[in-house]
Amino acid sequence: MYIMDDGIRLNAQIDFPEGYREGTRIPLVIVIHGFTGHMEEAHIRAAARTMNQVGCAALRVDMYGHGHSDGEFKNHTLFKWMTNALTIIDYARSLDWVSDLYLCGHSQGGMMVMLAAAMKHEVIRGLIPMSPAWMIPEGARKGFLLGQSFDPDHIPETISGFGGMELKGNYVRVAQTVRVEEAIDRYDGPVLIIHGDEDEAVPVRYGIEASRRYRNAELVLIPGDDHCYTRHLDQVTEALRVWMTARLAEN
Ligand code: FER
Repeated sequence: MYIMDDGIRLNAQIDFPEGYREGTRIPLVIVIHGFTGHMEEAHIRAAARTMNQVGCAALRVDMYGHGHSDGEFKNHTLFKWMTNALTIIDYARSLDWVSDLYLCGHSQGGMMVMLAAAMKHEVIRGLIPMSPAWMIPEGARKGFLLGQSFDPDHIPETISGFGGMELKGNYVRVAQTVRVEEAIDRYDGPVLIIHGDEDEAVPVRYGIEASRRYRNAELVLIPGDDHCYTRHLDQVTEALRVWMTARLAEN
C-alpha cells in the first residue's frame, strides 16, 4: 500500500499480531529505516515482528528516495524525511483501531524519530531510536559526512560515499540547520536507545550521550555488535520485547 505525502507515494506495510481480531484497538509502532536503507532490511523486519509478538501492530515505511517509494535518493533531505514522518504519524492517527502510537527508527531514521517525537510529543507514547545517527547535523556543520571532508561554507554540488551513492549538496545544507539537542529536550516520554558497541557507522558514544540527555531513557548496549546488528539481532529484539512489554503493562 502507499501513504500519500503531497503527491509523493510512500511504500508502506502494516503487520498485525497473529490472531488479530479486526476492530480491536491496539498500539501501533511506526518503524523507519536508515540512510540507504529500506523497510525490508532484516533489522527493520525484526523490530516490526517483535512488536507483533507483544501484541502491537507495526507500520513500516520506505522514506522519500528509498526502497519502493517515490523520489530519488540523491534528492532526499532531512526536511523531506521530516514531512514524510509528520504525514505518516497523521495517517496512523487516522486509523480508528490504533490506541497508543510509538516511534522506532534506525540510524538516520533513529534521528528522524527523535525529531518527530519532539514535534508531535503530545501523541507519541514512546520512542525507540536504534543506533541513532544524530551526529549527521554536527558532521554537516563541521564538513565531515560519509567519511568525506568538505568545506562546510562552500558545500559541493554533489557528494558521494557509502558505496558510490551520490547525494546533492542540499542534503548537507538542510542537515546543517537541524538541532537534535533541542528535540531531545522537548520529549519527556519513555525512550529506549539500542546501540551496538562496535558500530562502524555511528559511534556508540552518540547512543550513550542521547540516553543521558533524555529525561526518561533506557540504554541497551549490544556488546560486539555492528551498525545493523548482523551479529546479535536476537539481543536487539529481546531488548525491544522487554521494554515494550513494560510500557504495555503501564497502561
Ligand atoms: C554519515 C554516517 C552515518 C552519514 C549518514 C549516516 C550522511 C547514516 C547511516 C544510516 O542511516 O544507516 O556520515 O552521512
